[in-house]
Amino acid sequence: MDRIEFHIAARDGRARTGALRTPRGEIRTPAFMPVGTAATVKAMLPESVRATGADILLGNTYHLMLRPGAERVARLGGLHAFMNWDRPILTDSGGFQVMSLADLRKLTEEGVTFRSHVDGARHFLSPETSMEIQRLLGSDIVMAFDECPALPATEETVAKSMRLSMRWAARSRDAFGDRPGHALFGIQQGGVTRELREESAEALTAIGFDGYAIGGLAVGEGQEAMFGVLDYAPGFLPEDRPRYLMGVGKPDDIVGAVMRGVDMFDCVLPSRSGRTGQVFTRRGVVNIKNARHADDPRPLDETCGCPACRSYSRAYLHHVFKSGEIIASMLLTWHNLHYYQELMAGLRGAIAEGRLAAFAAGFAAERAAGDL
Ligand code: PRF
Ligand code: ZN
Repeated sequence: MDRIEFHIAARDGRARTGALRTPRGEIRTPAFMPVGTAATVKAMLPESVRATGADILLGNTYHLMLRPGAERVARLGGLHAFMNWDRPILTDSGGFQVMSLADLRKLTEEGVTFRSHVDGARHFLSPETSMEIQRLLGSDIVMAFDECPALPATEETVAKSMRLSMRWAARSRDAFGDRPGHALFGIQQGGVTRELREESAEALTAIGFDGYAIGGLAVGEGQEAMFGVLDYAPGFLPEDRPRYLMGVGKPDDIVGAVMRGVDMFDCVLPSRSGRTGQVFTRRGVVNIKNARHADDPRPLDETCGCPACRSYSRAYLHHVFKSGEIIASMLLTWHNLHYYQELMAGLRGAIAEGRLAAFAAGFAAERAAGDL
């Protein structure tokens, strides 16, 4: 099979469940993609990430082009072989990361010139160079090269930026060409303005992509404004293609976005929070640093099947975290990723059985009850 197919098995309201089929395996949707920025999901072995239930990882053009370099990764057999993950990988295209991480950025119609945050070296990214880097990495799902202004921004700034991203989307499509077994996703922009979101979706649909991302959200507008956009933005995108909400989010962001028709997500939150002692549970966020855990023999969550919950007490996790032990990052990251994947499995099951509204109500009620 060398075409990436999206199969919708069931719908519940605007939500859908199904699978993206790739030569490297199936991606069950709604899907959560753990972030493996530097060719590793920090503190996790790839087989452990898989054991949490992940079907796909996210990698970053920006980080990998700077270190260790895309040509080097290609010489070493591609990103899958390099990092020992043989399932699908989606790579972000770099524009968004350049804008948030690089120094001395210069944006033109052609692309972005910037200095590396690692060693200060000068680099250039454009639709064409981003497609080439993502090809060298061996990415299964390639993202179009885009630009995303931080919110709040004036409508004029957002419109200009969106139109540039749409010209870059067309150049990304041309540079990507026809690569059987690999998908190219376009990225909708347009901030919180309905007309701009619609214009962006029309431009992308006219170009034609294998999937469509909703970019430019979760950049400071808040959940209410984000949901406001998600009330209409997914509806402008082709119904039969996967929709990916980039860089989102907290568990309740994901539940709300799935109910509004989103199929894919990525976020550093579960992995980063694992390293800062923030733990996601069905009763909300628990801070393992808190002294109340120091003598607590209970697991983080007695209903969780992850290694941290099966074999360790809150007291132990509190101790190793406070001591700066590496195992704290390992166990808490594992638990958080497991929690996110269980949430996605719960959403998929609920959509398949037509009980998503009840699932979402139960999800909210358990969190409102607070930690045990
Ligand atoms: N564009 C790209 N990557 C992204 C975003 C975007 O708008 C966001 C916004 N939440 C996260 N990651 N290319
Ligand atoms: Zn757990």
